[in-house]
Amino acid sequence: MLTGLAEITDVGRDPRRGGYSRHLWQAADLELRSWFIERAERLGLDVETDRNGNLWAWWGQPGTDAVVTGSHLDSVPGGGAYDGPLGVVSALEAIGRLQASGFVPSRPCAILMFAEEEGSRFGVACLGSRLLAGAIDADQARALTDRDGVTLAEAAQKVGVDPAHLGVDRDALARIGLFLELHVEQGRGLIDLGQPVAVASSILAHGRWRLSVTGQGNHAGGTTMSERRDPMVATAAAIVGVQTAARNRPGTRATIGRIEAMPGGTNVIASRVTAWLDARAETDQETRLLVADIAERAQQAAAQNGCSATLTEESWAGAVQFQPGLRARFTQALGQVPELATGAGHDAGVLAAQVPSAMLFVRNPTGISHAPEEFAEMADCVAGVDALELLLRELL
Ligand code: HGY
Ligand code: MN
Ligand code: MN
Repeated sequence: MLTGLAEITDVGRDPRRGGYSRHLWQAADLELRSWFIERAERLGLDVETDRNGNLWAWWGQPGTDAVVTGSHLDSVPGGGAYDGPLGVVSALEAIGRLQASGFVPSRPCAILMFAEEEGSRFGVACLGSRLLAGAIDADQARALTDRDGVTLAEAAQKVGVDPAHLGVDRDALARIGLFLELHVEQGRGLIDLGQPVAVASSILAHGRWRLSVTGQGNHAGGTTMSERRDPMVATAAAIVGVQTAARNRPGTRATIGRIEAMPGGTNVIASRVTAWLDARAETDQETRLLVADIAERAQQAAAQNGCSATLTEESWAGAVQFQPGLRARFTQALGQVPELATGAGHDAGVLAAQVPSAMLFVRNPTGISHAPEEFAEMADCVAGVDALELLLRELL
C-alpha cells in the first residue's frame, strides 16, 4: 500500500538539515518528476507538462468538467516526507484501485502535480497554481530570483519550459470541473479529534514579507559599544516584536525562520540583516493589522539602534473558505468525518478562487510538519486513500 512513498523515500534527503530539500527544477525535483511520470504512465495515464511546469496525468482524454486530484512533490528546506507527496501518492493509489476494479469514469480525470508549492526556491508560495490561475503577474513571476540570483525565467528555460508562456492558462483551468487535494494534516486537529481523516473547511490568510535592516558595518574589536549601529541587534529586537505582536492578537501566527547577515563575518559588525516574516490570521484584515504592528515595532527597534528598516511584501494569499456545499457533500459521503480548518496554505486554496475545490486531511500523529518529524501512520494513509477513492468513484 502506498508503495509510492517508499519508492521516493531517498530522493532529496538533506543530510545537513535532516528531512528533505526538494526544490523546483533542481536535482531532487527533477528526479521526482521522472518518478511521477513513470508511475502515472504505468497506470496508462497520459502525462503533459503545462506552460507553468505543472504536470497533468490524464486518465482518458483531457476534457472539460474533469475531476482533478493531486498535490505537490516539492518541499521546504529540511521538510518532512508527507507534505505534498502523500497527496500525489494517494491519487495514484486511488486511481489504481478504481482501474483494478474495472471502474470506467464518466468524466475526464487527472492527477495534477503542482510546481513550487512551497515557494522554497523563488519565494512565492503556490507559484505553480498561482501562475495557472493567473493569481500572480507573469512578468513579476519571471523576474523572481532564487538564492543564487537565477530568475524563474532562466530556470524554466533550462528545463524546457518557455518562460514567455508562463502565466494564466485559461484552457487548462477550463478543463477542471472540481479539484480535490488530499494532504497530510499540519497540526494537531485530527489528533485531538481522534479521527484519521477530515474535510477541509478553511485556510488562514497568509503572506510573506522581507525585513531588511541597515546599519553600519564595522570592526568587532575596534568599535566601542556606544558608537555602534548594529542591524543584528535591531533585527533581534524586531524578531521579539514579531512574537509579542502575534501573542497579543489571539489566533494570529507570525514566524521568522530565515535570516541572513551581510557580510557574515564572526569579527565583523553586520552592515545589513535580512529576515523573512511569515504572518497568518483568520482574516485578511487581521493579518494586515498584525503585519502593521510588526512593522511599527521593527521601525522602533531600528531607530533605537541607529539603523533603518524596510518591510516588503513578497507573497500574499487571502483567507479561503471552501464551498459549504462541497464540504457537506463530502463529509456526508464519508460518513460524517469532521471538518477541519488549517493554518497551512495549499494549491487547492489558490484554485478555490477559480474552480470548485476541496481538501481531505490525513492525521499526522506528531502534529509536526515542515520538519523531519512529520509523519502519518500507514493505517491512516490507507484511510485517506479509501476516502479519496470513495469520493472519486462518486464524482466520476
Ligand atoms: O506555507 C504553507 O502554509 C504551505 O506549507 N506551503
Ligand atoms: Mn508545506
Ligand atoms: Mn503542502
